[in-house]
Amino acid sequence: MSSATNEKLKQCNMCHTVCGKGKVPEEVVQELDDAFECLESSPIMSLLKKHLNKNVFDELKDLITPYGSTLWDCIKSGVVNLDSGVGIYAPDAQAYHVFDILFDNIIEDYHNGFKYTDKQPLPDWGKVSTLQNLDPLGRYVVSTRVRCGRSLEGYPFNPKMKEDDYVAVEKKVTNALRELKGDLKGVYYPLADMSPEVQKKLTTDHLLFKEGDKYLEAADANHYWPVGRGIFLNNENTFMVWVNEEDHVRIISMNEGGNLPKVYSRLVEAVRQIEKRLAFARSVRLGYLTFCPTNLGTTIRASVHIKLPNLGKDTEELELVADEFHLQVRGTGGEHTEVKDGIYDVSNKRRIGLTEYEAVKEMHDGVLELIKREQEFGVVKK
Ligand code: ADP
Ligand code: DAR
Repeated sequence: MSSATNEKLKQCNMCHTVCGKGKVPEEVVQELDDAFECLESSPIMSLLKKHLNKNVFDELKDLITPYGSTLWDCIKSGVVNLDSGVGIYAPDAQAYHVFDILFDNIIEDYHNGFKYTDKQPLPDWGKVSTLQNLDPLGRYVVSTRVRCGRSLEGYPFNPKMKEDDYVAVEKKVTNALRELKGDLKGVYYPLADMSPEVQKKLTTDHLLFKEGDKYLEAADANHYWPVGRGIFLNNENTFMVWVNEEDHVRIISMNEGGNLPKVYSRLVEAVRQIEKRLAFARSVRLGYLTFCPTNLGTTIRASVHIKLPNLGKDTEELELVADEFHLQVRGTGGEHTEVKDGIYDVSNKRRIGLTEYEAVKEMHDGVLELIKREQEFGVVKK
């Protein structure tokens, strides 16, 4: 084990115990050796495959977090699903520290250059008044959504949560949601009590999370399902909180049309009220901690469902704008879905290394540019 890793085994500033020590079970070491061979021989390139070279693998395969998470717990989803884009999750907060030489390279790659020496800025929601309605005439933007994720301090993430943990997190979160004021007031619906018809309607209406994501399944994120899972909905169905899906908490604001200032200010107010009552896990360097490294930092995804009939014919130009403005273009149902009826899900890609306001502003500026290009498409420049 290198001196760097030995160095790391000293006091850990995230969990106040010695990180990394402990015996990785023999059967797990075997799983890991088979997994590395499988990745090596796979033609598909996930960020996991790109960054888990033999040196990194040998450095990490004998390490374990205080919750008992091993490298296999982190990478199993990306090994089982070789079509993963990223392929790795953190089974608990300390995994980001114990397995940092792998996570840091994947974080830098995904979030466009957030280096292991960089530090997440303090939360800054900016001035909502500097944002504009993205489509006041309602010609392109079907709906606008801004969400963030949070993990409760003192609990591991999905793969290491016991049944009691799911129940305890649900109880703490719903107690806090019961105190919400104004247009945030609403009702919590446990998934266990929900009829299949209601569940299908809420999912079809993009309000409730989908079930059966194979990547989350393979990451052991669905233990005890549906215990502790559910959705809080305000009376207008414009504000929702997902409990114990991918993260402990997803706080979501959404409206039809392009009124981003309205959607964003509702989310800011919701976080302000909720964080008074819950202690969220936040690292000095990585910001708010989440199950997936693609959501760290601000955890903000600001998105539109947008019709781009012209640009949709020339996806090259669509991708050019997406790259320039750090946008992610997805199918209508979110990740791993297809575009239906010409409606694209366009959102900011970066979530760490910038403030909450800057993450939303990247989507804001990128979508305004997409609408400009859509209008100019086919117009011969004089
Ligand atoms: P997330 O986007 O929070 O990372 P998913 O990709 O699973 O999570 O998408 C969550 C749900 O939110 C999906 O049903 C997706 O269609 C929906 N969604 C995302 N953006 C919008 C939007 N602007 N308008 C309506 N629904 C949206
Ligand atoms: N499906 C995994 C995770 C990608 C990011 N999406 C999240 N976290 N919901 C993949 O590697 O493709």
